Amino acid sequence: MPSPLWHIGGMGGPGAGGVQVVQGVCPHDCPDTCALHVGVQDGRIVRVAGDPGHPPTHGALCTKVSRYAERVYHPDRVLTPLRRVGAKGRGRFEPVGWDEALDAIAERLRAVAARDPEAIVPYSYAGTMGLVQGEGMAARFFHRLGASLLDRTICASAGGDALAATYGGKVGMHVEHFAESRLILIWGSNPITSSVHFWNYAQQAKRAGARLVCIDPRRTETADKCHQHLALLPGTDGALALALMHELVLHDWVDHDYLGRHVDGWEALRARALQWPPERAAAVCGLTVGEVRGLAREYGTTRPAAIRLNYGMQRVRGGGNAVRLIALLPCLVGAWRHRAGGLLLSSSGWFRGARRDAWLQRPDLLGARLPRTINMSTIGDALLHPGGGGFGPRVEAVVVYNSNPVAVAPESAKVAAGFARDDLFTVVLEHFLTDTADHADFVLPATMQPEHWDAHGAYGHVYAMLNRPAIAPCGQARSNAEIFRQLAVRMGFTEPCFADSDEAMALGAYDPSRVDLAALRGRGWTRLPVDAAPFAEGGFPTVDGRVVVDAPGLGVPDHVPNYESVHSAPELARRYPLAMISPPARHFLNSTFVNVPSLRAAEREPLVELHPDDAAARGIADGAAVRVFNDRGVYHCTAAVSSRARPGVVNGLGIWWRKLGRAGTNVNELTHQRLTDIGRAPAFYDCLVEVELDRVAA
Ligand SMILES: Nc1nc2c(c(=O)[nH]1)N[C@H]1C(S)=C(S)[C@@H](COP(=O)(O)OP(=O)(O)OC[C@H]3O[C@@H](n4cnc5c(=O)[nH]c(N)nc54)[C@H](O)[C@@H]3O)O[C@H]1N2
Ligand SMILES: Nc1nc2c(c(=O)[nH]1)N[C@H]1C(S)=C(S)[C@@H](COP(=O)(O)OP(=O)(O)OC[C@H]3O[C@@H](n4cnc5c(=O)[nH]c(N)nc54)[C@H](O)[C@@H]3O)O[C@H]1N2
Ligand code: SF4
Ligand SMILES: [Mo]
Repeated sequence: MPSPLWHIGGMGGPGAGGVQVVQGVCPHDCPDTCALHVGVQDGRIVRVAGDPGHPPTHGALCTKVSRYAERVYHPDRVLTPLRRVGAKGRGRFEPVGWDEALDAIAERLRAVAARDPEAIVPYSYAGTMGLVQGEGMAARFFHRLGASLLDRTICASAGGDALAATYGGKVGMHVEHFAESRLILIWGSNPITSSVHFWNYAQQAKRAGARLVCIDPRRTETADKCHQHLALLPGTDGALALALMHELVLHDWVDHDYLGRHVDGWEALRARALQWPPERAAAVCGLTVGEVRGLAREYGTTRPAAIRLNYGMQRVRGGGNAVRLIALLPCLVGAWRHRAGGLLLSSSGWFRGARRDAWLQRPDLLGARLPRTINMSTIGDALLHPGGGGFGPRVEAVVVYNSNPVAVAPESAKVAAGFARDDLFTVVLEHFLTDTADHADFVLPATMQPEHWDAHGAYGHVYAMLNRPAIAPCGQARSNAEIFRQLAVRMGFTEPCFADSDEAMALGAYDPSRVDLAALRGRGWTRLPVDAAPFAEGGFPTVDGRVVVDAPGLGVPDHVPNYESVHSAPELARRYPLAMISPPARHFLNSTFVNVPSLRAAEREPLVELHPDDAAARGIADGAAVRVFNDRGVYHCTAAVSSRARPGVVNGLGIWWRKLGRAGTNVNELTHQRLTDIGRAPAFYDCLVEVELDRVAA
């Protein structure tokens, strides 16, 4: 046990004696970042519940995490270090001791580093969002080593960079204040699946008479519960935003005072908007002119109006420009004047300056070295690159933690081929034998959140959070930080920072002059001091406090069409006429939880949703085995014929583990590695396919 339990009282009721409650944080990549109460009895987790005191959590968790004990005590959990015995990718391993594994790994990394440390690549994302077990000790390790840097673009960098180019940072409304909005646009977001605590506030607003509009190609569970659903074509959000601006200008539903004082470049934006009458946008978006005009009227005449934008709409070529345009809408109507008006895409920028990033990650350990940067979104191409040219050395070693690239990265045939390279040395820190771990030379058993210390920020609220360990690590699991600490010793790194404990890093993650550390340590969370209506008087975190329209190097935002669509690639669309999006499944979190039986049962099987007309045209009945295909690959799954799909668009839900899917495939067989206009991110939802009956499976 790394630290004593922190007892905050019994779980109440007779028979509950002996249950201790430990304050924790949900580590997963979800905007809600819930405060957890982990109930422990006799050293085992007996219950995981939401902290009733933490305002956004409000005592409730999603299904996935309320069943967390199933994941912690899963019989397939990796509990000892493993060494590969079979061919790469077969997933055959033998247990080895920690010392043997760490010695062998350090020896190999030292040998590669002696030739060129940039031939070593860390690969990680947000399996845990923790500041310690994420890019904490690991970052110190790779900085000291001089390994390649990783551009962490796989999720949010198109929208994030776009927001920063416009507002100066990833900042926006407080999630709590949506409860007071009169109109909420839920735009590229399915909160019933991916952000249930925001949805709670949206429902409060609805009960108080607010109108909810969902803008999403898919008729999601959220769309069902909104007053209106606009099922636009994927990647056309920028065109819709411009037409809304056109109407705002035409009817003078514009807050000239706010624009004049707080926005730079309004004239140029106005000129751009006037090029987008509703007729033009409706044709591009696949909406009616009435739908576009109606939305503009509501947005122009309702106060306060709020936009919950989410990352679903920026996974296309023009995702960055679309976010810039949508982020300008609240400035046109002066929505920021009210705390229940404005926009929320991410709140993570409010943590900048409060977190001690330089201390946690120690980029100074690079010294004068500036290693090359590998984009995680094109890891397939990077692993298959022979080296040389502008690329630098061929990748010889990869250390994966907090991510499952073989399942989640685009164009997975290339990713899998890359990881299958016999000459590549691969170490994977994991809880389970994922598709990626199957390709490892060594798999190292990592602790889960109730077994280690961590500190967290959030991207959907503004509370700093602290996670305490509730139980001792299962089996021989060690925390990511502990594993990198021990590797550092074997690499001969003697800087004192490699001796910092997990606990010291978690407790030191926040700047005491910015964050109430006593509250953080006491109840496990504390709110950052962010104004209720932060931009009522302007004051955006740009250089001069004004919103930017004409951003340096980016110009005035415009609609950027998809790489792959009927309009932009007619020749391709003749062969592959259906646009495919692949949004999150409700019971998975990316590829996490796919191996938890009760959650997998709830998702049933890998599905592609097709509109009844598209299905009928192909002789496909509901429940039929189908192949979804394009030039990049084939995804074998089951057809769900349903009006959740709009005509011309199919929905390949969730990120299944390939080995738990059909014929070892998942939806990323079909996606490509071309990048977004801003932020170097993948365009997962910018993808043409065809669907046909799977004669082999049938
Ligand atoms: N249960 C569950 N929760 C999750 C996740 C999960 O996998 N499962 N993933 C987590 C992660 S990593 C993230 S980044 C967050 C947010 O993840 P997001 O990807 O934002 O996910 P969603 O909120 O589900 O919303 C995406 C919605 O955008 C829609 N969409 C797709 N293309 C377009 C488009 O071109 N325009 C518009 N307007 N809409 C489009 C999709 O149909 C979907 O309903 O959610 C997190 N929460
Ligand atoms: N087609 C398609 N592809 C997508 C998306 C999509 O919508 N469509 N969404 C994209 C998005 S938004 C994202 S964010 C990425 C997500 O991609 P990833 O960040 O790879 O997310 P996960 O698939 O959840 O995998 C996280 C892994 O980290 C492991 N893990 C969790 N905690 C720890 C820990 O403490 N230590 C260690 N060592 N391991 C841990 C988990 O067991 C899990 O296997 O996928 C992207 N891929
Ligand atoms: S996945 Fe999201 S909603 Fe579920 S417990 Fe974690 S933070 Fe809360
Ligand atoms: Mo994500």
